[in-house]
Amino acid sequence: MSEILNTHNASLLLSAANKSHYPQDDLPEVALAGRSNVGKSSFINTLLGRKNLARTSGKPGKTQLLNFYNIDDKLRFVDVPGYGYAKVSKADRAKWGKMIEEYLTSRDNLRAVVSLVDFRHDPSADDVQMYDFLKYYDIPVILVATKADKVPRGKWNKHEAAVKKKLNFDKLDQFIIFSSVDRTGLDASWDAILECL
Ligand SMILES: Nc1nc2c(ncn2[C@@H]2O[C@H](COP(=O)(O)OP(=O)(O)OP(=O)(O)O)[C@@H](O)[C@H]2O)c(=O)[nH]1
Ligand SMILES: [Mg+2]
Repeated sequence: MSEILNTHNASLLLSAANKSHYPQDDLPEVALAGRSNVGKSSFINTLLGRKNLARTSGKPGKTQLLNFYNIDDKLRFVDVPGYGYAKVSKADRAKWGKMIEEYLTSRDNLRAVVSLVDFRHDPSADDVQMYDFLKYYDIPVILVATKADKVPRGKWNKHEAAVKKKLNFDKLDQFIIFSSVDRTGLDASWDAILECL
C-alpha cells in the first residue's frame, strides 16, 4: 500500500454542507457512514496512522458537515456525520438526511462507502436502513465491524453471523472485523478500499 499512497501526506481539505462546496475535480472518494460514536473518525485516523487528524470525541453527534480529507492528492476520505443520535432535533435530522442523500446519490467521485457497525451489538434499524439504501443505489459497500477489541475472539464468529443476518448481508460485499485500538483489520481495510478505486 505504501508504494501506492503516502498516507502521511494527509490533511483536512474542506468541510461541506452541500454540493456547491464539494471539491471540483476527479479524485476518487471513499465515504464513511455509520451510527454516531461507532468509530468513523477513529477509522480514518487508524488508516492514516494519525492520532487526531479526524476529530474524535466521546460526544456523539459532533460532526455536522461532510469532512473531505485529502490523501496524497490521490484519494479522499469523506467523513459523514453519524446517525442515530437521540438528542438531535427533527429539523436537524431532516437536514442531515438531505445532506447525506445528496452526497451519496449524486457524487460521481464516490467509489465506495465504508459502512461501519458496532461489532459488539446487533445492527440498529438505522444501520439496516443505511445498508439497504447503499444496496438500492448500487453503491459498493465495505462493511466494517468496529470495536472488535471489545469482543472476545471466541465470540467473533457468532457476532459476525448475527450482524450479517440482521443486515441481510450480500455475500459479495466485503466484511471486515476492525479495531482502532489494536489495528485489527487495518491491512484488509486498505486492500478493500484500494480495490474499489
Ligand atoms: N474500544 C474501542 N473504542 C473505539 C474504537 N473506535 C472508536 N472508539 C471510541 O469510540 C468513541 C467514538 O469514536 P469516533 O471515532 O469519534 O466515532 P464517530 O463515528 O466518528 O462519531 P461521530 O463523529 O460522533 O459520528 C471514541 O471514544 C473512540 O475512542 C475501537 O475500535 N475500539
Ligand atoms: Mg466522527
